[in-house]
Amino acid sequence: MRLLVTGGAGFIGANFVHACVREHPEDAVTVVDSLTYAGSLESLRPIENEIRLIRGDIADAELVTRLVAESDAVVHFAAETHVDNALADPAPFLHSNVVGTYTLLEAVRRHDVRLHHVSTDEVYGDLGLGGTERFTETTPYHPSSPYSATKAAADMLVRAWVRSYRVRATISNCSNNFGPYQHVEKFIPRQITNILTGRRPKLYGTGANVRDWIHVEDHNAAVRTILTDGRIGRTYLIGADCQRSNLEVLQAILAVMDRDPGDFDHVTDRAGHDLRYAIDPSLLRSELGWAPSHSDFTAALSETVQWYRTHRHWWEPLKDGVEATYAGRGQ
Ligand code: NAD
Ligand code: TDX
Repeated sequence: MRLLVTGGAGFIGANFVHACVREHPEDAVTVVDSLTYAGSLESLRPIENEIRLIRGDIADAELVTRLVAESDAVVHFAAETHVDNALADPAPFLHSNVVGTYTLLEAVRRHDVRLHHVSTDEVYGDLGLGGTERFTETTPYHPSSPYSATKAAADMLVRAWVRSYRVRATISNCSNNFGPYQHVEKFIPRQITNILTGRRPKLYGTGANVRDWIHVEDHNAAVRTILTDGRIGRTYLIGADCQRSNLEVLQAILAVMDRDPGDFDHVTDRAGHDLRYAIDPSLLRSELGWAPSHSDFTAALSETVQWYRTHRHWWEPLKDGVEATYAGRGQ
């Protein structure tokens, strides 16, 4: 398959491209990525001779149309992804997430190319703390942040292009990912690298907010399954039944890294902070037979800590700048 992967130099996209090279050597993979602060050539270095990398913006219609015309399928990861950055400046989120997705949709429409659009559970808003309800494919959209509003807008564009123009697209909405190559601005790598650089971990508010964690390789295995076996026009929710409060995750990191359980700071909470996300992945499991393989959260967290210990060259150049930005926001 000639695969075009947008955002393939980012966290999830790079892991997806590594998996393609490892598990599907018959694929011809092209990555298109504008290499924002979140994209890293270093993430693709180990496989740079196995793929084609084009530095470019998915909102560049001429470039995107040409690349789509040469492809059998597109897997669309490219986006601005950090909620705290969206609160500080939403403009790049409108550009990449909304205009970028629109540009891609027009290209796949013109050339009748299969598209898989990667989205997030944050489009559904949040659930109450302590409840048992979970998001399903029919939960109404109710985004809270500028980030999730732009992802919701992109999902709606995909649905409209499927219905109006019969574009061959699927959508997945996944919960919080962790694993190798995740930017140090995100919760789990930030705390691990804080400890590795002699800083104290930083917890927003009380730490009661709950996220539903999934290892990035399990997310990508589901994306691959949907790409090949998913029903056109369908939305699939991806999650691994792993709800944890932020405090629980932080204490698991502290334990894995042999630190005292109280060895962290409470900092200013995020504005509009979503309380709880939880995914019901039944459709994906029953219809497509997908199941996560990294089901021991502590073991997977421990491997992730080990990855950051052994890949300092990958994250160290980013760390001081990220922490300076957080300090400016009181976080
Ligand atoms: P990331 O921020 O690590 O990477 C995003 C990549 O997209 C970067 O390489 C960046 O350079 C590229 N990019 C951004 N704007 C671009 C543009 N206009 N043109 C070309 N490239 C551009 O993000 P991630 O965590 O890997 O997320 C990937 C996708 O998965 C996103 O669509 C995100 O909404 C979705 N998602 C993420 C999570 C998560 O927990 N990280 C969970 C569910 C869904
Ligand atoms: O230092 C921190 N301290 C802290 O308590 C950071 C960076 C975060 N947090 C909290 C905020 C959230 O409740 O941890 C939780 C996770 O934060 P993020 O890593 O920023 O993730 P989140 O906001 O939940 O969004 C992530 O999952 C869904 C991704 O960044 C999104 O791109 C994805 O769509």
